[in-house]
Parts: sequence; C-alpha cells; structure tokens
Amino acid sequence: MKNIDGKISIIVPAYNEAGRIVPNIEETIRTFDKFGCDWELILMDDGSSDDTFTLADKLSLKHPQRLIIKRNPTHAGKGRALKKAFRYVSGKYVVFLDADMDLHPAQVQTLFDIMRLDNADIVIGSKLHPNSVVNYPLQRRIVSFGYYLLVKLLFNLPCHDTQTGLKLFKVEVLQKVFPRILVKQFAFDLEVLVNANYLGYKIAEAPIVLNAQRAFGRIGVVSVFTTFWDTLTVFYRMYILKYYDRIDYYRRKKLAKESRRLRR
Ligand SMILES: Nc1nc2c(ncn2[C@@H]2O[C@H](COP(=O)(O)OP(=O)(O)OP(=O)(O)O)[C@@H](O)[C@H]2O)c(=O)[nH]1
Ligand SMILES: [Mg+2]
Repeated sequence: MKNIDGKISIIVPAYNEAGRIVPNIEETIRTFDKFGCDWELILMDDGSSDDTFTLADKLSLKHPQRLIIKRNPTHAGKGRALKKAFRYVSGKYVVFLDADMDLHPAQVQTLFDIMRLDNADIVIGSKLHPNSVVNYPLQRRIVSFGYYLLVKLLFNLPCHDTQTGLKLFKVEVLQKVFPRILVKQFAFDLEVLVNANYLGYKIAEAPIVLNAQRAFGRIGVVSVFTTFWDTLTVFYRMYILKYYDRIDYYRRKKLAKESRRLRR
C-alpha cells in the first residue's frame, strides 16, 4: 500500500449481519493482507439478536493477531458501537467500514492517497462526489440529497455526504473529538464531522464505488426521523447551548446532579 506510514485500525460496526459477516471479514482480511501494511480489525457487535458475534468470534480464532471481536450486550446504534470500539484501537490511522460490503475495503487506498495529496486529517467517502459510482435505490438518493441540503444549511460543512460507511481519520482527531460526542445512532457521523471541523481539522472527500447489497435498505422512516431529530440536537448544542465550548461546565453540572441524587 502506498502513502501509509503506520498501523491501520479498521472499525466495523455490525448489527444483525450474521448472513454475510464471515465472507465479508474474510474479504477484508484478504484485501488488507494484499496491501502489505500493519493493520488490525475491531468488530463491534451492536447487541445483535442473531449469530453475528458468535460467527465473528469463531473467525477470530483463525486470525488472533488481526481480529478483535467485541459486543455490546444491548442494541444502541451504530454511533455508540463505533465509539466503544475506539477503546481498542492501537493504530495511527482509523478506518470506519460498514459490515455489509456495500463499499469494498480496497477503496481505502484512495482515501489514503487523498489524505496525502490534500494534507487532510479526515477523508470521507462521498456518494455525492462527481467521480463516485453509486448503485442504490432512488428513494435513498433523494433522502441523501435532502440531508445534504439540511446539513449545508445548518452547519455549512466543507463536505457533501456525512453518512457514507467508509471514512479515514488520523487517530488524534478521534482522541480529541470522541469525548465530545453524544449521539448514539446515525447522526453520530455528523456530530463527529461538525466537531472535527470546529476544532480546525481538515476534511477531504473521496469518490467511492457503492454497490447496495440489500435489495431493500434497512433504514426506515423511524431511522430517518431519528437522524433528523439528532441533527437538530447537534445544531442546538453547537449554536444555542454552546455545549461543545462549555463541555467541562456541563460535565461538572451533571456530576453535581448525580451526587445530589445519590445523597438523597
Ligand atoms: N441499521 C443499523 N445498522 C447498525 C446499527 N448498529 C450498527 N450497525 C452497522 O452499521 C453499518 C451501517 O448500517 P446499515 O444498516 O448498512 O445502514 P446503511 O448502509 O445506511 O443502509 P442499508 O441501505 O440498509 O445498507 C452496518 O455495518 C451495520 O451492521 C444499528 O443500530 N442499526
Ligand atoms: Mg449499508
């Protein structure tokens, strides 16, 4: 692999992916082994009700030095899974990669090339990049474009698509940003990027090739509504509450409330 000078930690959030998790991890292992760099893969099972964890855990016996398989006992959302997985990271670079293989991991090379070329701290795959090749349903394209407009209006981020499941970060970015993050579900990516941008980290976008593996996406009306609501709460915290500026003050306040409750 070109343009990489340190270990890569790949974080894979997985929720009810038993049908595809083993071949998908095996394909990811083959891909990174071919790259010839140092890497590890941390799979965080998000309280699946199927065999995702057991199957992945069994596979890790074959690759003990590469795979770290963890699980949340309860289901809480992709964001919390990514944040929890970060505790196990030992690399210099962190890749977020969805478990469903909509985005082939070989594309990570493009993200590294762009990181080097643009001197960026974060490179995100973007479905709205002019050179992207995306094969996914029309209604998802509409939702994706609508969300782009909303995010542009609310945050004016220097990127078009915050939601794609392939991203590359320098580890120090996430060390700084993760303690500020409250969203547990799909607006998590947005909260991470809003905070990273606010802290002055440079975000670049990469073209991707996306092949939707599920005939019908799993993201229903409830997820779209929750993401919309969580996006508004990030806006409220950023511009009205100034939570991200006064994070220590809010933490102390929360602790004081907690200790008053315990004393009662
Ligand atoms: N849907 C969903 N996925 C989760 C959750 N927690 C972790 N994940 C994982 O997060 C990644 C993205 O979820 P997907 O359901 O594929 O979401 P998507 O790619 O936006 O939508 P699809 O069109 O269904 O692929 C996958 O690797 C999931 O296994 C969760 O609470 N809900
Ligand atoms: Mg997906």
